[in-house]
Order: sequence, then C-alpha cells, then structure tokens
Amino acid sequence: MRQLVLGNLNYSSWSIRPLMVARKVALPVEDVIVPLDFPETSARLKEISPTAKVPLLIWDDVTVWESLAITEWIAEWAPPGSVWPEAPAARAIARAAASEMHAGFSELRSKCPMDIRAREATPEMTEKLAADIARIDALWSNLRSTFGKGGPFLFGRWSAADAFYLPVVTRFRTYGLPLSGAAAEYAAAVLEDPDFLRLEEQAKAEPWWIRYGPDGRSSGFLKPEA
Ligand SMILES: N[C@@H](CCC(=O)N[C@@H](CS)C(=O)NCC(=O)O)C(=O)O
Repeated sequence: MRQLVLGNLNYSSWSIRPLMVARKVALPVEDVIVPLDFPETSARLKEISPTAKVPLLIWDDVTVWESLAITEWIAEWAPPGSVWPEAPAARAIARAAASEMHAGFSELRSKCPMDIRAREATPEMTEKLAADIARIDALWSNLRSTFGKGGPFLFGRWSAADAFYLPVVTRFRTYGLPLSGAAAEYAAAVLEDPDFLRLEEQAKAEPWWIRYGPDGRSSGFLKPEA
C-alpha cells in the first residue's frame, strides 16, 4: 500500500507541504483525504497514525509521520536536486528555512489559519504578528536576492522550501497581509505555479468546511447545496 494521507487541502497546511513535494517529483502514491474536525476524525486518524495527525506517508511496510520527515523521505526517493537545491550551501539554507517554518511563526499560524478559498479581514496587527510578517518578508527577500537567479522561487528553481512556505503565501492573500517588493513578487509567482493552481481547484471543490466556535475549537461540516 502506498498512500499519502492528508487532511482536507483547503485547511490542512501541514498536509499540502509534502503533497506539493510528492507532486513535483511525481511520487507514485495515492492521495487519501481524511476531512478534519468531524466527530469521527480523531478515531480514524488514531487507527493509522501514531500521533493521530496528518500528513502520513504509508509506503509498503514503512509509515512516516511529520511533514518534514515525509519531505526528507521523498527527497531520498527522488533524484538529487529535485526536492532540495543541489548546491550544498543552498541546500543547508533551504533546510534551515523549512525548519524555521516548521517550528515557528506561531502568531501568524494562530491568528491567520490557512483557508485557501477564503478572503478574510486583516486581523489586528499585534506586535507579535508584525514580527512574524517582518521576518518572513526579510527571509523571502534575502533568499531571492542571494539564491534566486535561476527562477522565480526562493532558490531559483522550485524546492521544498517553497512547499513549506506555500501555506504562508496563501495566508498573506487570504488575510490581505502586507509584503514588500521582492517578497511580494515571490508570493505572486507561487500563486501562479500550475501545481498550486491545481491544488487550489481541488481545495475549492472540497465539500468539507470548518467553523470556529467562541472557544476557538473548530468543527467540520458539509455545506448544504446552494
Ligand atoms: N508537526 C506536524 C503537525 C501535523 C498537524 O498538526 N496536523 C493537523 C492538521 S494540519 C492534524 O492532523 N490535526 C488532526 C486533529 O487535530 O484531529 C507535521 O508537521 O506534520
């Protein structure tokens, strides 16, 4: 069995990262979506995942959890240079940038949950949110000017660093957050990538929706037909 188990693509930021990586290298794997925040979601995930979370890669007798570990697994499967940049220095920095995303930007993540198809009001610009935005803007601008000569992505050609920042790019659009010159150009290029456009179409077509209660907890629901 070779499956990439994912949450619904519109909301599951951790899922779409390794999904983009898998698609960029044409990994022969079946996408299986477990819609998030429905009453049965946790029980379904507990049956297959040691953390009861997605994404999860099931590849024959190996089950890999955590988006970054799945990305590394795909990088070992794929030809060198197709997931991470080929040059060692660029590769190290790309991994650092992806790890920084994996471990950080908590204010942006909590105040601006990923919702690809939505357009929301810009949240109150707290000091912490502004700091996350400033760091992302500086990081993207620096990577573009240092490594970006060969294409529109952070390291020129597409790499897993772009997959890790894809949900961040969509958050900037959904919540109308500010970006300066080179960072704004980078975000625009990501939103034009045909692989993202395909993913966006899939996200838009999903029948599952999520609403947040006053306590911040979320619940999934099926939107009635219009
Ligand atoms: N650190 C994990 C985070 C995974 C995670 O939080 N996934 C969320 C969806 S984006 C999840 O599975 N939630 C399941 C639940 O809350 O029931 C990773 O990088 O893969």
